[in-house]
Amino acid sequence: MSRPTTTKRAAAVTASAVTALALLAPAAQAARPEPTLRSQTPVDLKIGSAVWGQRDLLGFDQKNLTEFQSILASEFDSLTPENDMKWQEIHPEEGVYDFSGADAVVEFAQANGQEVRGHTLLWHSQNADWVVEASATWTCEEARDVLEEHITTVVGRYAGEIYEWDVANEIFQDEWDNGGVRLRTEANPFLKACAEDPVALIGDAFRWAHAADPEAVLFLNDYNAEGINTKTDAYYALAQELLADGVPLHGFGAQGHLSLQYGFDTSIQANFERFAALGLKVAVTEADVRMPLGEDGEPTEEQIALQAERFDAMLEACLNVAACTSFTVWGFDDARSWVPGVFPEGYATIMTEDFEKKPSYDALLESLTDATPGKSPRTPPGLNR
Ligand code: 9MR
Repeated sequence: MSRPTTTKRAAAVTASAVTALALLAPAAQAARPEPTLRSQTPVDLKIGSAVWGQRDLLGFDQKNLTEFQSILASEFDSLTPENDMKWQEIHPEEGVYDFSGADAVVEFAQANGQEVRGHTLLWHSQNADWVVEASATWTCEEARDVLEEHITTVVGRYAGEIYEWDVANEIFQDEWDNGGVRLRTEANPFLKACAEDPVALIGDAFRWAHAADPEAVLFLNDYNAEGINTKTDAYYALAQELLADGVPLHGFGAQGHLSLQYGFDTSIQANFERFAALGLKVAVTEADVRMPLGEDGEPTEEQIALQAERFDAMLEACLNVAACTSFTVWGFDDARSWVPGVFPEGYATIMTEDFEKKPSYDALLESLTDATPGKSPRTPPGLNR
């Protein structure tokens, strides 16, 4: 029996079915989720971005906001409020708290299955005006009371909702500062008021944070703190002193603000390993890699390639140290990066202002993918990955 003759109509149907199938194919491919940083990150590591809740979630800057938020949700599983938890924003007047920006970050994170890194409680910069004014006459006791009330209130509000807190930020000066590497007992109003024993105040800041949220992992955090240098030596000594004193210090964060103007200190992994050997967690908390741009405002091919190498080197150090809990970029797109406002430099993040992925993004994705065989926790250092 021969098959029924194909009618014109049937042929037309077949042809259109083929066309439909051909059309379906790319759609079906698109439906298969593309890998993202988040989907490729080993289960025992968080991949994060800073986000400014007031600007980027509550939307005072509307530029590309929907797309920005959708990338933020799909690429990252950890968010750090870039400014919303700083004194200026969260505690703008004595006795007045404004949690709107911080709440927005926490709510966005929870809605998207992300976690939050708290930033920051004790810092010399971005203190509210009232703190700067009042601190002129503070006794140490008064400074302690103000700081304790602040930490108890802010950490307490988000207890159970923040997995890591940068308790103390940038508390050491740099080598090039007046007086060299030492605690910032001049610029930091709290350390200044308690300059006779600043370490006791720092220890208590951690104790107050721990009392307010016993689950949170509590960090020291600084820039120029990637490699082994005078500043990280000072942190290492401080960490030992605090731990010997029973202070609930749990982590050391290297911010990772690099510039291609300077070399890269490859001792970052060794630095992380020495803090990990003290029993601390470590993290890259604010990674970006800026560079001086030419007159056209564009980076060269070499700069673009070198940026990818530097981002990747920081991530690799984190992946190679089992105690490294999170790798956070300080914003993911050039439009929202803090860098152009501060330096005559730019191109610091992993995506352009139109969210085009740079080679830096690809490098991070590749390293994360390589580190996640079968989605199992990453292999301990020393073993083949
Ligand atoms: O990215 C932040 C920028 O929007 C603020 O204006 C600036 C104020 O000092 O702080 C920036 O974030 C800093 C972070 O809180 C601590 N480490 C250095 C970061 C870049 O300056």
